[in-house]
Amino acid sequence: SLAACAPPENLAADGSKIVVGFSQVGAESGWRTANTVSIHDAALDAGIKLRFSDAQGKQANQITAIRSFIKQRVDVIAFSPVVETGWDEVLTEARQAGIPVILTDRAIRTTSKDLYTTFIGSDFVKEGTLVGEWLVDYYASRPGTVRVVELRGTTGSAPATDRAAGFRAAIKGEPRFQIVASRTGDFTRPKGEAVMRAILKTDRDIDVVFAHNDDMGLGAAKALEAAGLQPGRDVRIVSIDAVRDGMKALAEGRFTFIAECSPLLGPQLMDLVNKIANGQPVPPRIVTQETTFTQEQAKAALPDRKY
Ligand code: GYE
Repeated sequence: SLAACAPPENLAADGSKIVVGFSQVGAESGWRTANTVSIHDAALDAGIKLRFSDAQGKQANQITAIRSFIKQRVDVIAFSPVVETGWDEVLTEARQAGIPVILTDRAIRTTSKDLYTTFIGSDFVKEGTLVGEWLVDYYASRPGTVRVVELRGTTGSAPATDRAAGFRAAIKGEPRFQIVASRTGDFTRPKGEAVMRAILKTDRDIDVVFAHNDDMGLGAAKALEAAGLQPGRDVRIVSIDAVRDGMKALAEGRFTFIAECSPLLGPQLMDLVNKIANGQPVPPRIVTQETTFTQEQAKAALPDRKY
């Protein structure tokens, strides 16, 4: 019957369609693209009206978008904050307008907890820790100093800060691990490549590149190859995300290890939007389920990988 095909009726208390305003970071990585698709698809499936705004990596654009969502009187505002600080003023405006806010993917730092209703996303500290612990294990049977280059994500963003902290905590008791360079590649492939090229001009004695996301790792792989070094043999690249291109590089042996960070937040986000719009209680924090991949595991997982 027709009814069986219709989307579920996620309606606001007054019977109208729920409207969610979403402010996205940008389109800096494969992760972000998959996340945007997931959010669009899930809104469509849930019968929720999505007003989507791309901030092109700029906090000022996100603040403008949130103010416009407030003006439009959307039912719920959701956003993935570019950086952690500087949100108190605009979120206070949302609260004064009575519009609930959901943090998606990235956390913020704020003085008052009641500026948002819930936060759905990964445990970034854990991701960094998993990479560090895996390396410690990997090098247990390989003596000598381990010289690590770190390619950090966007400065001031929750994933960059937390992944750096988790990684450092994991290698803390291992003085043979030395972070010989740590620079931001802003989560993009071209910047990852440019930063790696610059580092290689003065230092070719590198054992490991720890990239905060696959895209920067892929950029670094290009730079290493251009410098005559073979990723996977001369230098081990370890990263976070596990998007298709990263998984391919891992299956091919160019990458050595990836900790997963899932971008498929759309369905859970729309479920939260529906509950919040209807005044139902939701947990204050929802942590995404994730795993890790070695080269063999990537080979096995790749055929079914959705993104
Ligand atoms: O790891 C990176 C993206 O916030 C978890 O942002 C996200 C990160 C992701 O650009 O690829």
